[in-house]
Amino acid sequence: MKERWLSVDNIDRRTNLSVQEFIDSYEEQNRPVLITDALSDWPALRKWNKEYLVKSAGDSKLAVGPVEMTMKDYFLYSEAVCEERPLYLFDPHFTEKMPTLSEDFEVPIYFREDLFSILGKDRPNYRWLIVGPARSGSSFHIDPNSTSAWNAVVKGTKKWILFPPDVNPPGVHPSPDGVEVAAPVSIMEWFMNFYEQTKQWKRKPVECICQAGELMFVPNGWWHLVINLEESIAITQNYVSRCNLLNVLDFLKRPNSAQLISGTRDRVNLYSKFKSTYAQLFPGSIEELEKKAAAKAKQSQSGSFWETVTDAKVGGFKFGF
Ligand SMILES: O=C(O)CCC(=O)C(=O)O
Repeated sequence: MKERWLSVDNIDRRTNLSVQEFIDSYEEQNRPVLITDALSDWPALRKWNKEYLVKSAGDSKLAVGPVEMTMKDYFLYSEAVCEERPLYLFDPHFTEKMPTLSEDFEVPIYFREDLFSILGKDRPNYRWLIVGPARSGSSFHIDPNSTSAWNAVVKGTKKWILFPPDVNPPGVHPSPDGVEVAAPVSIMEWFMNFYEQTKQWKRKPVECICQAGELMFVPNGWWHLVINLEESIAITQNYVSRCNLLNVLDFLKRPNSAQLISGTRDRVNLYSKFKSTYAQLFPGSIEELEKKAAAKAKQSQSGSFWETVTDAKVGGFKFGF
């Protein structure tokens, strides 16, 4: 990675952030933030290393791109790999395969509202263990099912680039229905051929380097690209809270949502089940959120940058892990 690709750091970086401030300044505004101290109580920060992960996984096979392999074999591969796009370990069932890891982390206080949990066994995949060597990463995508996400770096460092929902990153062309995305073949190719274009743009991407012990909040609908600058271990979790509930319901209601939904066993349409279960558990809540959203839309009709981002009803692009 060239120095000039790494030097911009323009994200809000917050320490001692209260939950209410997180909701008011970031979640409600649909703005990314890097939280420096959300993981301070995680034993994972001092316990997790290669040996520990290999031991915890034993003979279980983990999802690595299109294949499955043991943690031991994955590290043998990742230590030797020289190619530009190393395979990335991205496993949605790690807590079942490596149960001891659950003792080492907990959902940070900001993200305890987890409305998809009411779907029980029908909930889409929602948390992943991510492991990869330098140069591995995630090319531009929007997170599945219109969810928001947090990404906690336990080891290593990650370079992030994010664009708001209404700005397509240069070189990235989603189809009108959001089902397909044409994009550069590799992350490095994007940096070499497209990164400099953003310097001329009025609306610049949000960029940062997230270090071990830090956490990124990725609001729903934001395009993001991530590249590991060194060998990294991270956990990411996608979630629905009251702040993005209406977006998620809109997404699930789309005529082509069965094609767009990601992380379910049979791509069943979850709209009716999710909405009715939620309405039963929290009567009147959806109507209240709709009223609040309508008032907010009215207030922001003049439309500043952040207001437009907040109200974007987006998130239709599939990202299949
Ligand atoms: O590679 C990473 O750590 C980022 C993962 C990511 O973007 C995602 O889970 O949506």
